[in-house]
Amino acid sequence: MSESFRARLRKGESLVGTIVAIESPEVVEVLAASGFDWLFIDAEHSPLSPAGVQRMLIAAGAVPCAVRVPCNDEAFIKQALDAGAAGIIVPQVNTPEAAALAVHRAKYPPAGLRGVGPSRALGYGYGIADYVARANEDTAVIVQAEHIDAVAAIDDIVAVPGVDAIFIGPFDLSLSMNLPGQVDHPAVVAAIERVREATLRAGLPLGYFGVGPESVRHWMMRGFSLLACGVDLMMLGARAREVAASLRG
Ligand code: 3PY
Ligand code: MG
Repeated sequence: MSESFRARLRKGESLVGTIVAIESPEVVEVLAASGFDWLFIDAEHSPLSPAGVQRMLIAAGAVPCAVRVPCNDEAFIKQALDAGAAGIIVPQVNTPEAAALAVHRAKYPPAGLRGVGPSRALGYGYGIADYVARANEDTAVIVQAEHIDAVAAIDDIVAVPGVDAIFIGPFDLSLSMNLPGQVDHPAVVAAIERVREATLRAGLPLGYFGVGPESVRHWMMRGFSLLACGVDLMMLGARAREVAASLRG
């Protein structure tokens, strides 16, 4: 059996991905064939339905997908994992209590309260025992540090058992610091550095989202290993603008 996404994440493998916001198996197939190591399926800021997410996960084939759930909620976490996500990304985790809840919701007993059903991840009922035996070990729980409150609590958040990685949301972080969109502002960079130090000290991998490769490369060089670069809709928009502008002048 191939190594799980969680195992690859935990050993610090460099995993380059992109954000998928379009509810389309075809878009996922194109992105999965484009050389990315993983895909970040965004059900927080995109109107993805649970059935649509499942079809996107089917289309991804062997490329692992982490689903960003809309919020730290039992039903959303269960649906994403039951659909076959390799992990969940939980937005706005600002306290160790919230991080512990996310872990609890993602794990089967005794570690948590996830329940079983004949879902896709469990072979539609024909792979329950195999899946349940591996799921707690193989499922990644990634929490987002994207608020100045999370920065203040980061030493306690990284100490929560079952948290597999800290994923910085630079845009929300900048917003929480009253510096909207200024992800390169020295105060925002200092906050990211604070999270970076605490996370690396705890032996956990770090994630970062950047719109373009330059900002992502900067943080890759600073030890971030879980990278999401760009968003499908923005890549489409960028190329569409280029083509239209080149012919329209
Ligand atoms: C943010 O920048 O706020 C994000 O959540 C990126 O994923
Ligand atoms: Mg965010």
